[in-house]
Amino acid sequence: MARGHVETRPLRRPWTRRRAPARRSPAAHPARDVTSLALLAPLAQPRAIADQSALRVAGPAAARIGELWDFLLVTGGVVSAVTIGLLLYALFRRRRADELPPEADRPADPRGERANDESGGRGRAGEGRPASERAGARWMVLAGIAVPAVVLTVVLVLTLRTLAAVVAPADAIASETPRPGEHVIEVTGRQFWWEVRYLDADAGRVFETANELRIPVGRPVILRLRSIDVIHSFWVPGLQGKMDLVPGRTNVLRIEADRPGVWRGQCAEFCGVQHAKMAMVVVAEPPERYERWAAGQRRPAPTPADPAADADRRAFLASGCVYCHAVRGTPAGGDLGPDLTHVASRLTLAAGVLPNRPGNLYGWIADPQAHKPGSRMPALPLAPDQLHAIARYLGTLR
Ligand code: HEC
Ligand SMILES: [Cu+2]
Repeated sequence: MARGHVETRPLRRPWTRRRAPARRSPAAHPARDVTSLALLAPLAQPRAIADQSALRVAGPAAARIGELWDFLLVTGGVVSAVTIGLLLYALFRRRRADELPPEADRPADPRGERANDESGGRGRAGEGRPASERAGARWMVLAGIAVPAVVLTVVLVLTLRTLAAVVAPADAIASETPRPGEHVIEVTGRQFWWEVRYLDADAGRVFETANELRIPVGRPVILRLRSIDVIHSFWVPGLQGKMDLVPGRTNVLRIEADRPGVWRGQCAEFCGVQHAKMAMVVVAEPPERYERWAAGQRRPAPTPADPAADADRRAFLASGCVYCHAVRGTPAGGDLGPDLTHVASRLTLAAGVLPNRPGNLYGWIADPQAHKPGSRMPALPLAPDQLHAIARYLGTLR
């Protein structure tokens, strides 16, 4: 089902989005009803890969944040409604007083009396107001202090409680080598992609991918978040709150999905020219499927027996690609770009920019700067048959 959402659409300006809902049938995207509300449409992401809504949550952390959001929405709504109501009431009252006929108003006008009265008209002006009105004003001032104080205190307490429930446990912070049964993934922010390493107590079982996290459903997963260049921020709204990736330190976040699915995430801290195209996907699968996938990822790339396929492999190894990319099981060991050992098994290319299809792989290799101007991958001058051979080879790396 998740793959059904894999598609790119050209980025459209919010004001040109209006016609979009008419084109897709609601039956095709039953889960999309919330974002198709006209009110939310300008806020909704252009649908690229998967769900990136903070309102449709999956997992305990996102659920707690969702509850806090609901509370803040209702509280904010009530406070706004009461404030607007009082404002309208005040406007209405003022107009009633002004509407008094001038002849009835003039003798009672305090300014008129003060002008003739040497002993001072101020006291009399106050006396002119009914006692009930003065008591009402005092009450309003007190309530105007007390009510916001109470509301803000409650919001603060609930926010701190949510924060406490959402952060990773203190003992998770030290564990670079996971304990048995513990899932720890190291996510390193790079301009402009995510390096993803699945840690293991047994160093031989560690493997690396990019721009995609796979997690087993119903198991907490600890993320060790790091950066090697500038500050990035990890944010998968459907699963967790934001957490920065700061050079020189490791931040820890715990995510968990309570059902299978694909969630889209996005770097949430401006990190340079292609920040907007630094997305990722999180795929949650039943544990046994996850284990099967992980076992596949641990395997190095095979050496093809077929001579033609092996020629493609050698074309790749003879190219400049190997200075930046690693393919385990081959001499290619660069680490300036994503590990390509199983690149064909990913849902997207170049951090969510392109759905991973053979045509897009060709297009990316031929001219990465056309898809992601300013990306750290240059367009290498490749002869057409070289390009084909390399793309064919990468296409076999499932
Ligand atoms: C100077 C280093 C460098 C060279 C040389 C280079 N790449 Fe890259 N490559 C990168 C970087 C950095 C990225 C990540 C780009 C991004 O997403 O912003 C990347 C991304 C990719 C991706 C997408 C991987 C993914 O998981 O999304 C593929 C495929 C790829 N490169 C293939 C190649 C091939 C094939 C060659 C040789 C023709 C090559 N690269 C040469 C640095 C390089
Ligand atoms: Cu960024």
